[in-house]
Amino acid sequence: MDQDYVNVDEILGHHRRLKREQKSSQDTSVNHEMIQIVQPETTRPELPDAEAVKSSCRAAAILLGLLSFFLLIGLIILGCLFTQGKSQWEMETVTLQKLYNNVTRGRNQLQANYNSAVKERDELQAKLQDCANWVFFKGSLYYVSSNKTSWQNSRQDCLQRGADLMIINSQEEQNFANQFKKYLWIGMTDSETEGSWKWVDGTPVTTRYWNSGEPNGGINENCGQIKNYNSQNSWNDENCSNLHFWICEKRASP
Ligand code: 2F8
Ligand code: CA
Repeated sequence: MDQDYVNVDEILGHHRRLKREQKSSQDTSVNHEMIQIVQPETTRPELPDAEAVKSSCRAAAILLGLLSFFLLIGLIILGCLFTQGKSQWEMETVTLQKLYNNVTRGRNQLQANYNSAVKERDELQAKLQDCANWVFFKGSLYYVSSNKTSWQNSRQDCLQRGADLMIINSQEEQNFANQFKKYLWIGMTDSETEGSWKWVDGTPVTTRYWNSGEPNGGINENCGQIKNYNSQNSWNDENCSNLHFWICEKRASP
């Protein structure tokens, strides 16, 4: 009986082992199938179909076209802006050049005005300075030189000053000339005709203030001068080449 029982147990154990093995075999089979299902995905990728490729290419082409279009638009806008900016710059350059020319003209005009004003000022100063050297007496202006020269040169100097050597027509003028206390050339000569004394205006010498003994030079002394100024009769005939101070006279009002 025990033997029978053991046998039954063995049979049952065997049966169970068989079942386990079958199950194990089935699991292994399932696993293999699963492996077989998974394996094709990794080792052999599925190829994209033609429509998908076409669609992708079309999209890429459209995108590229759009990019090119916007790039072209950008370039055109940049070109327009550059052209506009350039023409504006050129206009501003022309305007600035005109402004510069105007300013330069104005500056040159101002410079010319300034030079003219300076010249006028110097001339007025010279006149003023010259006026300071003239003395008014009885309707005339008189200038007494501060250097010496010949009678002829002294006359030239007076003429350059708008005057001539002094002509003495009166006692007052004679006294006036003496008061300077200098040997002075006056506007009297007998160069043309010996002994025929004339004033520089061509009129004959009628009022005479010759110092005693004068004129005594003959043909060697043909020009008149104030010499003995302490005497009312101070005139002397003198060699015209000798160097002396001189006195000019001009009318105060023309
Ligand atoms: O004043 C008298 C006398 O004096 C000089 O002669 C010495 C003058 N001559 C000269 O100065 C050259 C004379 O003209 C004058 O009369
Ligand atoms: Ca003399």
